[in-house]
Amino acid sequence: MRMHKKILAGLLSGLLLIGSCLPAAASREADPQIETLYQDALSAMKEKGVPDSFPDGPFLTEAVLNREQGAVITASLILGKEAETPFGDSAPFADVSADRWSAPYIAWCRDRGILLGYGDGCFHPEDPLTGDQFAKMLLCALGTARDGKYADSGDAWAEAVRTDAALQGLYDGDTSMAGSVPLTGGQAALMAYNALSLQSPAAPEEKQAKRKLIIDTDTGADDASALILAAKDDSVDILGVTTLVGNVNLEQSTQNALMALEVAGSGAPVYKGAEKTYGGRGIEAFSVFGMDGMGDADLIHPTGKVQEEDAISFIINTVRENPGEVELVVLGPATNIALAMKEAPEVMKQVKMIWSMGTAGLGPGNASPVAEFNVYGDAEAYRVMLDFGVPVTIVGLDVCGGDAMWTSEQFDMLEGTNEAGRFVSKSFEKIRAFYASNGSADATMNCDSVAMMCVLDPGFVKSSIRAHGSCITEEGETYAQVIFYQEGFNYDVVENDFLYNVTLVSDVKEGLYFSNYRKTILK
Ligand SMILES: [Ca+2]
Repeated sequence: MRMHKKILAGLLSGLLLIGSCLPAAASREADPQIETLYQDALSAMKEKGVPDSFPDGPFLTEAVLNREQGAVITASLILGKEAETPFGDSAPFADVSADRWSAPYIAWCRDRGILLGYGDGCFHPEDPLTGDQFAKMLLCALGTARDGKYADSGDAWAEAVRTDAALQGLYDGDTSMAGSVPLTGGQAALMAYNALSLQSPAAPEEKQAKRKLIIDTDTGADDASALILAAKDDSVDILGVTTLVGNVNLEQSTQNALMALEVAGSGAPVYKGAEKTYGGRGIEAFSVFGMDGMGDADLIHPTGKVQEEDAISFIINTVRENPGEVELVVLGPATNIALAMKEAPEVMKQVKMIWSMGTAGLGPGNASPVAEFNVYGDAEAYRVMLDFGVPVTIVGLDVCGGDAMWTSEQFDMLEGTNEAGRFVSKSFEKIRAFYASNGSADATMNCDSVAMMCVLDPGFVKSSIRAHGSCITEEGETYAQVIFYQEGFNYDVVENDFLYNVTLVSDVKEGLYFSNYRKTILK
């Protein structure tokens, strides 16, 4: 394990002598967004095997933690669910007896240099756990501490811990965790969650085969940011990217896709697709992301070239060559997918599953009061896709708003990450101005990346419902509305004899959206 590599030798006595002068936990204004973040992190911790209660009560987001609880969280985070206690049997410190409930965990941490205690041989298990102390435990446990640099009896160790923890994203979501303030359970869970995402992926022999994706996109800035997210994720193989008109015209959409992949360091091939709807009408290109769909920031200068094969043939041939394995991620109108289904239905039945950013979900639309832009772009195609028989998971507009929207501060953070982060941030400048002009100055939707995160991380989906999705294609006020008949719900009039063809994502872990996005593109 990586954490064994960097045992902190020579940590001087008195290192942790800051517990006695701790300020009381500051009472905080309840912030619903941060509370969601804490709850999601806490759930993730419990799934990982961290205990959901301590002898003095449950592990709650609002309670101030103490040092022994910090040691228990750290040890169980690393050991996971399979840990079998006891994993140490002696009294680790003068004030931690062998039969104390936390002794095995504390001993485990001590044996690995994760904590050394105080100069008097004590650990002070019931002192409040500070942000600095917990960050140090996590950095040492994960093996990402800088060698020897925390071995300081003054204050320098804490500064070094804060610098490393900030660089490694441990304070993501709540910067007040940095410092000598006592941590609440929510903060500790969040910091531990952030730390957990630093761990190396599984060793090669443990790795599962990569999932095979084809990403279909009408590439505007939100598509581009989703492409970058997927390209930076090692668990998937992007077999190809297929483009179509939608957010921008076909040529621009294709150039934007090429550029986004280049920025992400991906060599995935790009194939040009539909310029007209499934029925043959022209699709009107429309963008709130600027004329080029990418903020008009002169970002688009790809050196790569589009493939000669067209998108529809590529999709069909790739599915034929990988029966039952290909997942289609549809980030624009469903035209390319429906055309492939029409041309080669038997082959397309071999698609493993379809992911769609589309529909208004269970909320209002954006193209019309009931219809969402991608479906509105080609409702006939969307209908073909839904009715085809391959399972479709839909991420609708309703899960992309609220706390899933990105703030100015978050765009600034992206700006400061790397080339990909700056690219994404700049490409969103026009749409941010558009949101500001509509009264939403500090919150911007990025639906395609919400959808992509659902594809890449099943744990990001908080809840979903099974449904029959029915797309209205008749002209009129409800054109392109998608109606969801929920499985298991007894309608008063309508009979429940549907083919339940859709999994509709009904909630995501908004609180983790931005921080996970940022971490993935930092890879
Ligand atoms: Ca799109």
